[in-house]
Amino acid sequence: MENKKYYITTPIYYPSGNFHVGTCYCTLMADTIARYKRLRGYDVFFMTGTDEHGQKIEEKAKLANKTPKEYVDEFATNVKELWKILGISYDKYMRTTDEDHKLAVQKIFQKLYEKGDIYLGSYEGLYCTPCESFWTETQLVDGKCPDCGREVKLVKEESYFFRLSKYQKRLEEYYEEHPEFLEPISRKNEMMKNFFEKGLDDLCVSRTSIKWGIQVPFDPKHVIYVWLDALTNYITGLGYLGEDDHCFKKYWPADLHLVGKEIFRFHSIIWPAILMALDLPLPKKIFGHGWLVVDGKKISKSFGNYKDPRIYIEKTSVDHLRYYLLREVAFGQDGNFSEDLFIEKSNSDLSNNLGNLVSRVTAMVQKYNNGIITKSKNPEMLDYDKDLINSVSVLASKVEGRMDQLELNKALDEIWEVISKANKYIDLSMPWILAKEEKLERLNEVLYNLIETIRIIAVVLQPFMIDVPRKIFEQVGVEQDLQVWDSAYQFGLLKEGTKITKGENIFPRLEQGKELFKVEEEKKVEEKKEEPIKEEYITIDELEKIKLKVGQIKSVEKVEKADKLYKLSVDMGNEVRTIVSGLVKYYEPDELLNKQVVVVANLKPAKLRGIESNGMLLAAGDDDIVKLLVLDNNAGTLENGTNIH
Ligand code: ME8
Repeated sequence: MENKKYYITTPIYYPSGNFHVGTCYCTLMADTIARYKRLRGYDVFFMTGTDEHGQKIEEKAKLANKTPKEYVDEFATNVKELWKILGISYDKYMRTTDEDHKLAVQKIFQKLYEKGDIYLGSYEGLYCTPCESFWTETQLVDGKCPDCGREVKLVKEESYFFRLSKYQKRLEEYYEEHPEFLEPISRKNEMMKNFFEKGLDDLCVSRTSIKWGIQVPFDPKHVIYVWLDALTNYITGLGYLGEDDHCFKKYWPADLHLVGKEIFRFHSIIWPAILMALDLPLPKKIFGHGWLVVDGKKISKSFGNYKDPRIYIEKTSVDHLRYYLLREVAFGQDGNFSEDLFIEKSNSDLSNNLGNLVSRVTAMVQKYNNGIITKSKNPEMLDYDKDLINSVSVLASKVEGRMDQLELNKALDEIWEVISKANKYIDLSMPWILAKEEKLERLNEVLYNLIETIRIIAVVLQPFMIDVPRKIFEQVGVEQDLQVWDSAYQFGLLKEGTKITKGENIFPRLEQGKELFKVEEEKKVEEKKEEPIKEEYITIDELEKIKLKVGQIKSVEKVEKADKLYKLSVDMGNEVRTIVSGLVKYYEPDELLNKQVVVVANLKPAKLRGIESNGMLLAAGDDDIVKLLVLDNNAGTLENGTNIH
């Protein structure tokens, strides 16, 4: 029998912050393919994990006041939890800090060194720490890292090098002979232009300036370059050069490495060259998917507060999120993430289209036939019956065609086309009229066609969704043998007498707008934002900081050589203060004497023309007219020093 193994990998993630919906995409895509292959009878090995060494992690751990190991342990636990919530069905979670991986990487390094493919040299060049990438001056864009746009550092140190240049020709020949190796083709072309035309340089594969990594076995002051450490996870995770390598023997070469477009270069140049140097077969396909973007910008940790995928799952369901991400990203292209679109698609595609179909049909079977499926003895098979049955019968093979091309969104398009057709079929066949007119044979035929359509839809939805296919099978009473993929090729397998149970609505409408996804902290921030923010407002607390008191002007002298200033002595009750005030233009000294005025009593003293002024008198007006605020003594006299509120 043909060996139907299928080995699929995702990139191993950097423990560098919170996960967002973008980072989930690759693993979700891999999970969908893995589930699909399992349903098709393949022996699947699906590996994902975390990339736990390197300068970036050393720095992050320091910032978090943790040891690198504590930092990566915590992160790996969180990622595993997230994958559980998202229904990621991995077979192995790879961690590059695992002892067997570290040993195998050292053996690989040794092997390449002994072969002469790694040699000692010295590196002087530019390094981008966030991307853990080496660059030459000409590769920079505006002096910054061409991948992430951040600052690069000048690095100068003794290093080991991998003879990447030696493999350029062989790589080019391999691409030529295996056109299916790198996809999408546009990405391959872009890479050939950017790297091969200029010629490949040897690659620096060790660092002496960092500690957090795997040591070069024969020269431990060197730590192995994190990308060499990370890329080899695809074979060490299977036991390559380890004690038990049966998985390696069984599953290598990988059938598919799924990677984001910005790391396609590492996977399509460096990784195949390392495999060539190790005399190992190359993976069958490397696919560089696009990004989830918001307003054209990649979602990333630096993008801001892009939310934790858990929020979307909590507020809707895991299948809502899976559906949205898988439908929105087209083959190799970027996909848009918007909360408005998420709600819109959930309501139109999931609630109105699929959810309604299931609830309407199961309700009709309950109402018109006590929940029992009955086959018609003399089916009429009108044109629209034939049309529906034909579409449903070829659905599985259409989905297969799309899945084999990695066009996951188009596979969903095919399924939704049939869902829409089934809804139209209800309108055309009008079961309620058939029931009213007691055309029971025809009614049975129509209801059977619909229920069988729903069964097959649920079968082919299994790779994409976690809970919904199972809920549909429960409601429609589909036994295990009719849930398997092959059962979708044949219309009419659902047995007579099957009992329908009307269950919960599988996709209730999301009535709220994107408000739904606001977390409590955001709501608080929003509430604060909604308060009118007018610059003239101060809080009562701020007002209370200003101490206003009644003072009485006891003497007035003009300040020498100052046209505008009077030196006043002001009786404040328990003290007499000197206050310098610019009132010369507006008042004669006599007019000021003995006036009770408003004094800002706690103003920081300031020197004006060499005189220390201890407070300020309040006045109204502008340059032309200034009127001092004075107390109205007709209403009785207040003691000097009285507080003003
Ligand atoms: O690159 N949309 O790890 P990583 C889609 N450790 N995919 C996105 C995305 C977005 N907005 N943001 C990130 C690494 N990704 C290395 C891999 S493999 C030997 C080593 C994807 O955590 C990104 O494209 O920075 C990549 O495929 C994956 O998340 C992990 O990125």
